[in-house]
Amino acid sequence: MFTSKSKPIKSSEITPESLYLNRRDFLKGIALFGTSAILAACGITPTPEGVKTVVPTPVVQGGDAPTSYEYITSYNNFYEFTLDKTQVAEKASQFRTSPWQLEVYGLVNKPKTYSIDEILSKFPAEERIYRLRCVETWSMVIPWQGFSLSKILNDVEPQSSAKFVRFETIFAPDQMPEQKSGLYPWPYQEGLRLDEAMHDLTILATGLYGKPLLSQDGAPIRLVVPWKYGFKSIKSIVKIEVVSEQPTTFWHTVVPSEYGFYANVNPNASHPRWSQATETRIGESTQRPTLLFNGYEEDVAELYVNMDLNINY
Ligand SMILES: Nc1nc2c(c(=O)[nH]1)N[C@H]1C(S)=C(S)[C@@H](COP(=O)(O)O)O[C@H]1N2
Ligand SMILES: [Mo]
Repeated sequence: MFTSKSKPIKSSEITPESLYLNRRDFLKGIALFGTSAILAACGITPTPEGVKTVVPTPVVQGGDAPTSYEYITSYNNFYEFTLDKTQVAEKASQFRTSPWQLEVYGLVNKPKTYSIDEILSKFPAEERIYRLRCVETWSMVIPWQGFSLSKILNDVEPQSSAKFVRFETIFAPDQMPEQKSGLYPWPYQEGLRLDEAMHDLTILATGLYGKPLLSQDGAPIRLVVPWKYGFKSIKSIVKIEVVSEQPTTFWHTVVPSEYGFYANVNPNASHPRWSQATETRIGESTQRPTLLFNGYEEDVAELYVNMDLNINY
């Protein structure tokens, strides 16, 4: 059960993220950022301050070029602020990310509460260029700065009874207008099985494109699980709890039949209302085939042997 004080949700009141992205909004986003797409193609990306800087174009495994900084910071899913992807940046611009504490606790020997400064100095960030695939069938390639979640978990020493990890976003309805609505089970929660959480690809990100994370992307610290749908990659985390039972997750609570715990990118398993075989890379016009495990099959398939990913979707 989620711990929100909000009223129970009537299914008639729910607007799942999947219903939201329609063609008009998508084209609106493209039209809005057409100029920056052209700039990005030359490697020139406007910074939030409007200063033009030349951003090197690193190459990701698989040969994908990173999505422009402008798109990554202007086309977001962050329901606490707004359901309109093109408005998150604006609505999140005043969000206070300092001071910030991250509590890591539960079935561990050494529970700890870290400040962001402690995290930055204790767990040096490295660059990880990952694909991010949204269930709504868009994707981006993002040069994150972050560190393996396993480092912070090892620091608190999980006990032998630990089986899952639960993550929680800040609850701050004074700053996050949608949290005032009882339609969703706030605060946003996510979960991973312990072996997924300990996998080296799973990171806590604190920056992207060499800059500190902006609020729209989950400042000051967010999860990134590159082989799963974007909804697993929970933003603005204040709590990480090591637990023995599979935790409840935000989207599974809202629409259980559409958003499973595993959130594996399986192009052969359709979403109940559409195919997931292809995706549109933000900034591009043609579709690409979606790869099993978002292209990270070699790294992570071993976590799911003997599991039917059509059942554990
Ligand atoms: N707290 C919180 N985390 C969240 C979300 C959200 O609404 N709230 N949206 C998720 C979804 S559905 C996606 S696709 C990614 C989007 O990350 P981005 O906006 O940085 O690209 O964030 C995920 N993390
Ligand atoms: Mo998403």
